[in-house]
Parts: sequence; C-alpha cells; structure tokens
Amino acid sequence: MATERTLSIIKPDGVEKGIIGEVFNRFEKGGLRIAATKMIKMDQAKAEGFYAVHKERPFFNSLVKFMTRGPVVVSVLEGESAIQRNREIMGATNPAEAAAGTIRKDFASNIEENTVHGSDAPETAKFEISYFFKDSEIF
Ligand code: IDP
Ligand code: MG
Repeated sequence: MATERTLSIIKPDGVEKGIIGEVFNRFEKGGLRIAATKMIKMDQAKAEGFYAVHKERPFFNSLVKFMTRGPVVVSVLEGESAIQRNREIMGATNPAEAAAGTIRKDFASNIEENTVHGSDAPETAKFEISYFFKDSEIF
C-alpha cells in the first residue's frame, strides 16, 4: 500500500444537482485529501481526448455531449490507495448496481449521468491528472 494520486471529476449532473460540497465531504471523510481542484467547462475536443479510450463504444458521442453540457469540477485526490479508495467511494458505474452509501447510489441519475469520474489505474491516473493540471497546481 502506498500514497497515490487519482483524478476525480464531478460531472455536469453533479454540479447541476448542487452537491459539490457533499462529494468533497465524502472524499475528505473517506481519507482522501484534495490536492488540487478547479471548475472548468470542457469543449468537445477536450472531452473526446479525455475519453479517447472509449471512442469505439456506442455511447461515446452521447457521453461527450453530456460531459460538455455544463461545468465540471476536476480535482486531484491524494491518499493511501487513492485510486481504489475513490472508486469505492464512487460506487459501480451503473447506479442501479452501486453499493449503499456510495456517491453513485445516492446521487447518480443513470449509467451515463453518474455524477463522478475516477481514474481506474496508476497509468490512467497519471495521464488524467496531467490532462488537467500542471505540477505547479498540485499541492
Ligand atoms: P467508470 O466511469 O466507472 O470508470 P467506464 O466504463 O470507464 O466507467 O465508462 C466511462 C463513462 O462512460 C461512465 O462513467 C459513464 O458516464 C459512461 N458509460 C459507461 N457505460 C455506459 C453505457 O452503457 N451507457 C451510457 N454511458 C455509459
Ligand atoms: Mg473508467
């Protein structure tokens, strides 16, 4: 076990629902420190680049449209096994399958509008963090 960093996004539905504070509270209570954060609005190219790994999936265009419809909050979370810990706090991709007490169970609308993103592995975390933050913006 080691201290890690992971990339979190509160997606447009989460910002619209007014739960930025609630989500941050769950991260901090769950042992994750917010090392960087900012609100941005992604354009189509930025969202397509972020989700490039999914570009052959049937939901890709819809996902990009959703992720660009309003502002998001991108953050770097740091802590013990932060990547896995954040995925536990978020819950399963499909809120219908997410465990009780997870962010997605409590707030997500459906499998697409599922409130939060979290990196899934060390390599993707490194790429995703650098996609939004310079080293000098992470504390
Ligand atoms: P994850 O966010 O839990 O890692 P991924 O499989 O990496 O899930 O999918 C990325 C995002 O694409 C999901 O968070 C969700 O917003 C969207 N997504 C995944 N599967 C579907 C689907 O079957 N229909 C519509 N959107 C989906
Ligand atoms: Mg994923």
